[in-house]
Amino acid sequence: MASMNDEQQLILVERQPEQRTALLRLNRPKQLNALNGAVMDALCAELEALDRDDEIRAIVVTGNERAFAAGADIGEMASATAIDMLLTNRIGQWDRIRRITKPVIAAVNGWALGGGCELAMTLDLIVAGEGAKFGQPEINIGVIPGAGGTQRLTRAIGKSKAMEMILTGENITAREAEAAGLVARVTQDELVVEDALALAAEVARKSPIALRLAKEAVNAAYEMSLTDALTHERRLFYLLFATEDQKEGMAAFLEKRPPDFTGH
Ligand code: CO8
Repeated sequence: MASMNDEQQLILVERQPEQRTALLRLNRPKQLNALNGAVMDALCAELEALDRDDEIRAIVVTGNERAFAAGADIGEMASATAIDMLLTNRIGQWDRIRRITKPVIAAVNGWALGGGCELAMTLDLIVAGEGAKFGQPEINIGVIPGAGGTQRLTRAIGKSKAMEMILTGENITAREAEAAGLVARVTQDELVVEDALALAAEVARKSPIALRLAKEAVNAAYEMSLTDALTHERRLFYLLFATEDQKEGMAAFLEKRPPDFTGH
């Protein structure tokens, strides 16, 4: 049962220090976790705090069983003028999420619509429950996706499927999202958070510095030409030979023992 404190906290934080993981839960259940400015401020602040925290190596972000997030808060935006939107530039702070260096997994149950789908796509990979629904329904309320939906969805599932979803506003199921490449794994609804945390724990056993550069290199596929990205990847690969973790990882392999990565 939620405590008074839980009801006031927009983001609930749980840590699993043994696994070096942390779980962030969006907590506006009555509004299906609609992403108002306060939720996004709190989410960015918690992610940044965990990114600085040496005890934590991988993060999971989830919602509740009904909704990961049903989009930006329509009530908050409905009467805004274009100048209000431009000057407050609420979407600008989504760049804070892109700057998180540790792996962040989205554990999605229920609705991931509009900004909720965009948030899941902004994180590093998605684990979804069988009942999850993904969609960009902005067209139904007279706008378009504004926090990366037209770009990230297109890159994830291709132009034709992205066009279909964005022009009709229709949702896709978790299984369809998995087949299209949007979702990494589909699991039973009740097991989504558990499975995402197990995946985070598996990731957290790797070298933190190699994880950081791996994430940077994969994300470069979005930003750079192939030639530039391959050069970038190669430099990051060479750079890892300056780490103790590379020496430890390769020595452990040769000595047939598990590695003990320190992040140095
Ligand atoms: N904003 C505000 N309130 C919402 C939102 C939302 N996006 N979604 C649901 N709610 C509220 C409802 O108003 C309702 O409140 P109340 O109980 O006070 O009436 C409560 O949550 C429960 O919702 P429903 O009664 O509608 O629940 P249903 O199970 O009948 O329907 C749906 C669930 C299908 C998810 C439905 O709520 C729905 O269609 N929601 C809106 C989905 C949508 O259009 N999302 C896109 C919003 S626009 C957007 O995300 C643009 C992103 C731009 C970038 C972000 C900038 C910050």
